[in-house]
Amino acid sequence: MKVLIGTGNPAKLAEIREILGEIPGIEWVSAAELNLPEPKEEGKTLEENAIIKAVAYAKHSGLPALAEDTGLEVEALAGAPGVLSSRFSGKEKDYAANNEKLLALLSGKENRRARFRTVACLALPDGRFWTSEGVLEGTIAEEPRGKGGFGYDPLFIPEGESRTLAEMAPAEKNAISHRKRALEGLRPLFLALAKNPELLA
Ligand code: ITT
Repeated sequence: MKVLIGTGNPAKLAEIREILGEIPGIEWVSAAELNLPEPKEEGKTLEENAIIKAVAYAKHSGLPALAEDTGLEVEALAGAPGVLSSRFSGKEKDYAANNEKLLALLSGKENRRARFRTVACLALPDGRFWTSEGVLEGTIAEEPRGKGGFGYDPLFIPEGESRTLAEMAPAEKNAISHRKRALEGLRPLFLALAKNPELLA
């Protein structure tokens, strides 16, 4: 059975593919392969946006669709940028500008605690959906370090680590990440779908 991975972000797509790996009976298909439009993320929460994306991708493709929304929540900034993480600097998906803005806002602040939160959603073409959340606690570094990952990874030091996520190998990030934790919550559903495609009927 084909299952769509609904994201317009190639780095995220690669991580999702690696985290989920091979599930016998499921063939992963990307939104780019099907030329699907990116849904508008108009929700007020990560959960709302994850559901909006998964439901839209499932409807447009006619396939079960997985999507997720991720935000960085910084304690000293009252949880910002949160659901606005991709547009923090005002420019959509400008990682360097977002990181610079974050460092500027945290300058001189003692509390650098933050967490990544991911809400993943699996939706069926008939509109049914399920969600799962994953969190990674950590702190914001004083300056960007590392070339791996994407987004805020060069600034994020997971709890118990000295390296940023961008200094880790992909497999190391994917073993502990917010994304991994959220997706593992949906794995039983993928296994059930693969075994019983009639669940779709
Ligand atoms: P899709 O909605 O198409 O999946 P996106 O890049 O817009 O792609 P999000 O809205 O979920 O995805 O992500 C918001 C931003 O949060 C993203 O642009 C990155 O800057 C950041 N981000 C998400 N996941 C991250 C991760 O694992 N590490 C670092 N930054 C991340």
